[in-house]
Amino acid sequence: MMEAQKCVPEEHVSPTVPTPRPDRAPLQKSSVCSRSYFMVVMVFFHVYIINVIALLLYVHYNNGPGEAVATINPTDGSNNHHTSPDPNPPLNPGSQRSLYLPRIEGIRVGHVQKVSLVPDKIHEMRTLSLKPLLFEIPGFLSEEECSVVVQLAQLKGLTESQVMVPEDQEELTQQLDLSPEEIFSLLDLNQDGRLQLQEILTHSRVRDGIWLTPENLREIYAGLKADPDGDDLLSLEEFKQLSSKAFQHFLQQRGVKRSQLVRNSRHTWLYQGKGAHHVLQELRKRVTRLTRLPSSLVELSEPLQVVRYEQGGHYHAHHDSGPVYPETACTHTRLAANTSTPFETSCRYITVLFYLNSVEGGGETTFPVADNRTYEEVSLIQDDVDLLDMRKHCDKGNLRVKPTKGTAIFWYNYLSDGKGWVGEQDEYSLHGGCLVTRGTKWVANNWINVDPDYQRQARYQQLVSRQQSAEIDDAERDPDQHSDLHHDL
Ligand SMILES: [Ca+2]
Ligand SMILES: [Ca+2]
Repeated sequence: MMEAQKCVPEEHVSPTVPTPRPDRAPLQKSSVCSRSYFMVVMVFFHVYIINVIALLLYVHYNNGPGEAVATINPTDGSNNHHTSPDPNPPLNPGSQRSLYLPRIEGIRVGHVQKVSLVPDKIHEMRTLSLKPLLFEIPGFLSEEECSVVVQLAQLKGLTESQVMVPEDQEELTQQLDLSPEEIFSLLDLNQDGRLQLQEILTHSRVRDGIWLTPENLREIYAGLKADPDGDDLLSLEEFKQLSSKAFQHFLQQRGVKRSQLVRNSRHTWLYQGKGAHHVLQELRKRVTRLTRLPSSLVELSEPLQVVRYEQGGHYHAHHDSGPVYPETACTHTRLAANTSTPFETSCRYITVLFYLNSVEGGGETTFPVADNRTYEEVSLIQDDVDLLDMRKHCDKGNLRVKPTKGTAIFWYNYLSDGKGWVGEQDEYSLHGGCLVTRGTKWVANNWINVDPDYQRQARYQQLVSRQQSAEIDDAERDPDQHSDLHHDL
């Protein structure tokens, strides 16, 4: 789940490097546009700018005279948007799709259905919410299995889930060639010509970064005399005065504690394919039965992620996978995609989260807007309550799940497209890991990766199966050369 995602080419809206440059007036390359200036600005703003560019592209491809065309698939009547004729044949050209995604019905909150996951035992699966579609299965793992997973993770070794300073910032800042006026305008969500605290906070946190609170921001303003009239608003003039070096020095001197990061945990990845520990292989089979998805999809998904939160650990609220625009590529099918795009997300259709121990204090999984009547991003951060803050306001969320050893919860990060495949991102799947107040918390995540573009998923699976047969051939000729494809995926 949640609680953790890969630390590198991750998640969310996660474009890697934005190459497209919208048409605009020539830029004033004055001293304020120095590299250090951008470094500073990007500490807060790089994610937001990328989001905006993604949105602009989305609008462009939907409205523009563009290359985008919509075709109707004669076999199922679905709409497929693509930018050029597809040179690759589908998995089963001219026939029905060979894969579809069954979706489990939630019925209503509190509804219990019996599921058969292991021989000689019936599990109960309880619906926790409908938005997102979220279930809880007590006793999904035995105590012994939990211990095995924890031990295997310890054996492999865990690394920090978030490094203190993102490494790609400098590269990114060189790619983004924006004037202060342009940045200001992008940040000014309500276009009132001033930057409110929320406007900066909302977008400074999307990807792993420093978790600033309104108080932190006021402290920074005060330290830099950035807001001389003290109204918590930055005018364009005030914004331009935010000089690079001073800002950087300020942050350096102030220092960043682990508690001020978006995520404060350690994690590792455990391979679950052939040759893996039998508990890990069995776990994946059980996940296949639970989700009722084709095993080929589950088997080509990410390995098991095991996460440890020490006392004081947390993971602020986030989505496991980002929205999908026509330009978006999925990390897992990227190898098989013919196009190159700067926009990439992990396409985690389902999250299955396992609690590997019962936590002494705190550590709940919170879904702040579960079953809300509406979802409004701007109302998540109010002056006194920040629903995204898992250190301070976990108790204000709509739904909290207490970690119980062996229990699994799972939910859909995307809606259905109504035709048996992946639809839009489910914004209600927002969730986080509350502050661990006592003891240690161990969880594991299985993500099921599905490309919303059916053809791309099909091509990917075709490619993998071809490579696997080639490897089997090679291995038969030379047994020492055998390597497992999964390690590279
Ligand atoms: Ca504003
Ligand atoms: Ca001001």
